[in-house]
Amino acid sequence: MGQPQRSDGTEDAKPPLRVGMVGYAFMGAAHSQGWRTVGRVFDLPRRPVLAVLCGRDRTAVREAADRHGWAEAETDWRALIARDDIDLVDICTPGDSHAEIALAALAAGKHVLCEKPLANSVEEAAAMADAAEVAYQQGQLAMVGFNYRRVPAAALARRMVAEGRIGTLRHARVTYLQDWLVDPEFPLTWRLRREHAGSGSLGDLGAHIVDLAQHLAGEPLTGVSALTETFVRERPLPAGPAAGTGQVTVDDAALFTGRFASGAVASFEATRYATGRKNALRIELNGDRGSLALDLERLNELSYYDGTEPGTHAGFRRILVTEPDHPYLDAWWPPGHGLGYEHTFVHQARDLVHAIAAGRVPEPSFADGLQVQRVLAAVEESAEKNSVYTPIAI
Ligand code: SOE
Repeated sequence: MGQPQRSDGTEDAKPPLRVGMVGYAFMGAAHSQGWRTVGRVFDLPRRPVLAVLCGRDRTAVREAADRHGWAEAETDWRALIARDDIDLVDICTPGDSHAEIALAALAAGKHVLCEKPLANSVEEAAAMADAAEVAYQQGQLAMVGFNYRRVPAAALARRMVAEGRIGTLRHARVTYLQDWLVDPEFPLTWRLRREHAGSGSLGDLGAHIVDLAQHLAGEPLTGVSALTETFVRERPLPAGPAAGTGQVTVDDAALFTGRFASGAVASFEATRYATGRKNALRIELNGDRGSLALDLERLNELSYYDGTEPGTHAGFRRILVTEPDHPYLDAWWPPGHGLGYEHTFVHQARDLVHAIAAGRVPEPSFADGLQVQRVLAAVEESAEKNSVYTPIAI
């Protein structure tokens, strides 16, 4: 491919990375923000181009494309994948279409970014991980969108664990609390139906905390004991009160304990019924030399307790994660100015573009997504068997 020409006739030395995205709701908007901003903030080896946005409703997808900065709109994802002017397919649809779209995109020679959870079942996720491995031999890369790894404070926590700053891990205490289902009149959207979402709070929120806990710990979970509950079993259909009600077929809350490969133990809670908690992802790691704690509602901060300091003045310290040598921060604002939720999608795009340019498997890979899927399946199996301890194949 020759160098692309700018309108003033000069050459753009960076090869474009032409993105086609499927889906334009909440996650589509967030990913658009990432693709639109990333090349303006970070120095990248390739230039992401918001080429084509895809969705079923012609008018709505055209409007979304205009709003989010996409050049063209398509109504058929198969047509999008068939185009030879698309390098990467970004999947922001509900879980029931992840596998089909990702497998087709990989077969068509595209790089793939897929929203979490990777799929709705272990079988689908395994097929996707296998396909990603085959595609890698042909230079294609595939990544799962566990965006919270890209919160600078989370990336710093990972770095500090790897540096040994908390020593040997003993406990991980992890919760992800939201409250948008408290109202029993909230409609029966796709997230409340198993055939579309795979599971409820478990796949939606639990997938994030399983991934983040394993990522920060640097090791996988090997077994879980779980219980799940559905508090409101029938809800109004989205078409309005006259349409009647339908069954909720997923969990509303998932609680589980787990064991890491090293013998460290963990507790997890995922719910969309924690009144007053909006997006409260909290994780605390206790090691034999120190502890780390992160709260997504204060995402520019990381708490650290250095257990090697004398007891006289030891204590949890608040690290303001806005220094240029903190992860991702060298490209942003001066210290103290702070980042937010949307920046995780910019960082996700940055990391993927670098991985593609280097031909390196990006993290989290589809294999990582499959491993999370195995944990979710073990949680469901354990809950069905009255919390019996359920091992996870690694
Ligand atoms: C809804 O609960 C949701 O949008 C999740 O699906 C996202 O993954 C999470 O980041 C925010 O909450």
